Amino acid sequence: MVSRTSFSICLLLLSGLAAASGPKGRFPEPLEKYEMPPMYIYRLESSPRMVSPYGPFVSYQVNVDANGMNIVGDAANEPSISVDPTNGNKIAIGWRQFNTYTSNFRQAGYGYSTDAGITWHFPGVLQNNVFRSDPVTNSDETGNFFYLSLLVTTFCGDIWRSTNGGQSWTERSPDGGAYSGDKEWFTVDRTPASMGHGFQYQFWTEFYACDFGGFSRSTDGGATWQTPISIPNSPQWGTLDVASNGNLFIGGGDSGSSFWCIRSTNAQNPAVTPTFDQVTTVNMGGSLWYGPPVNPDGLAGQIFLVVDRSGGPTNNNIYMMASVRPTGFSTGTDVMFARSTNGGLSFSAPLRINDDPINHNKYHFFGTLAVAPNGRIDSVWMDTRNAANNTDSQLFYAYSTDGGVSWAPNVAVSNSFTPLEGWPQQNKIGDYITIVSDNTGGDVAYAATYNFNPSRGQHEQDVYYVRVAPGAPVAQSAFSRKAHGGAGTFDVPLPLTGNVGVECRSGGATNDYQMIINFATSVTVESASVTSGTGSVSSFSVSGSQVTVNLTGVTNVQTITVTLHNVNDGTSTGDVPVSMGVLVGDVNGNAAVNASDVSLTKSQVGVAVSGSNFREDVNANGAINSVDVAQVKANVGTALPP
Ligand SMILES: [Ca+2]
Ligand SMILES: [Ca+2]
Ligand SMILES: [Ca+2]
Ligand SMILES: [Ca+2]
Repeated sequence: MVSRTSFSICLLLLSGLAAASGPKGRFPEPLEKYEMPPMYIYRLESSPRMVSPYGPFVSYQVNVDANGMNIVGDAANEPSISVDPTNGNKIAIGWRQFNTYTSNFRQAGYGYSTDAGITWHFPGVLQNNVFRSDPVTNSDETGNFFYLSLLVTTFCGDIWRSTNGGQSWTERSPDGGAYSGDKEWFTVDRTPASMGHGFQYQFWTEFYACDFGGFSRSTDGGATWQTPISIPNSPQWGTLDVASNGNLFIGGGDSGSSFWCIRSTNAQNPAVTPTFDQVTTVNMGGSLWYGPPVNPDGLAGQIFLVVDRSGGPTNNNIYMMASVRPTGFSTGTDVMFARSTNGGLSFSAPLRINDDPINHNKYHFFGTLAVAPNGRIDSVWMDTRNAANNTDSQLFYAYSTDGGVSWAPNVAVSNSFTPLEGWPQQNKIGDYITIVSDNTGGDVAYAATYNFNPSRGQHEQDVYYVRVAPGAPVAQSAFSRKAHGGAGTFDVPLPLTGNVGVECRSGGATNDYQMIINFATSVTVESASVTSGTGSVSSFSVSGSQVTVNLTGVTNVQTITVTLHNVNDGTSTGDVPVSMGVLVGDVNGNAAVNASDVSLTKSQVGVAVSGSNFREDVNANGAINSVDVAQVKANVGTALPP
């Protein structure tokens, strides 16, 4: 056993260990290494904190000084976020804090927010002047936060607890008392009905560990930990989660193309030493990658495993995600996802979550995911699709409401930044980012380089918070509907994208129209109003997935936009606008009334009104006659404004 009290002996042993151990084919050294000592910092300047909006998504800087200002010249990465499940205003983030980019000496930084991530406070580090790394935070179901931190000098970790939303932290054990090892991760059983409720489970890279073994359990909230044991296949660079029945699932790999989901059904039983009863190989469509061009001394991403505890139809589904270099290629990475609906016995084929055209010059990295209590899956990652240099990155977001079978279109949620500046004498922007989801969205912690340090002539690494959420429900179709006397009801399509649909029929004495808007599923609508153009909503109603809006006072020769406010389909909420061109007499719908419309109407005089000629019944009375021809003639020369 490596002594945890003798510092120098430990270092000697570790250097020998690092050279000698690690099975063939595995990454040959630990990701974390003890390197430079603390550096005397003689001056710290500040600048305004960065707030970086991108459309409706606003990124707020987390690593700020006591005055809420950016610290110029520091570096921060590898953020791990926790959110109080009982009060989403309370958020904490732990990260690797480098007090100056001129040294890779790093400490366990932490920050907290009490206003849902808008304002951040950075009281300091867990232990001053102690080299710590690989921060991992988590929350129990009542909002106690835990922080697992690795002492890189010994590869021993310890758990800290905060009962005030991350404002202060107390060490649960002696320094290094949680065993641990390089690239460790932990989780908490949050299900009150589980036998293992409150237990903490931890695994790490077995070859670069504090002690022997790669797994340990704490049954007392992180104060004491069982003697480590080995996990089949010695998985590394992954995460773990607990199902609602207390079963533990570990997602890890061999640092290359092998990925596993490993189950323990008895880790929740405090009377036994845990065993692992199921090892499933999972195809993630490629290989993990240490040292991609976007993160030269780090990973393209670790492996994430999460379990659905929604209690609904997707309950106990297991989801795995990895950012991999596709099999057979030497460049580029994709964010890949696989799901199990049978307790980890088997997994789906890998699904590519980034939806841009396949391009092996592009990097989609640091992919991570979380499951909301209602079963929605949120995923975020760094994405170079929009960068000519293939390295400048934006945070992207996608979600799934059907257990990962299908995913919403990808949405960029941040401005572009370079991951290649601001390095703290270690050529990386960390190895991971993290997200926690609730029923309406996700809270994300990520590192980015929006601030510019003029004295270095580079952007600097800082930690950011951003809230992501599904956008408004998407309307499937819309129509302008009129009853044509006894001939029936006919609809003019109102396309939701591209050229506006043209309503050519007149609105009667009070210029009335009716819009029909269809959604994929049942919705509720808070209100409806005319948000551009002339006219007003006289009434609206919702029936299942269909919304009917009655308009009055709609003037001719305009484009009018009706907005449905706070449309909610049970997953997402937002405003949905629908536009209609109003041009009476434009029976051929080309946005101008001229001789063609007159002759077209004349050609249908006396013909019964049907689905193919209802536009020529301009006054919608159920007959096409000289009155309609006269109405078209009266409008010749009008056109929709561009
Ligand atoms: Ca800074
Ligand atoms: Ca790390
Ligand atoms: Ca026309
Ligand atoms: Ca008519």
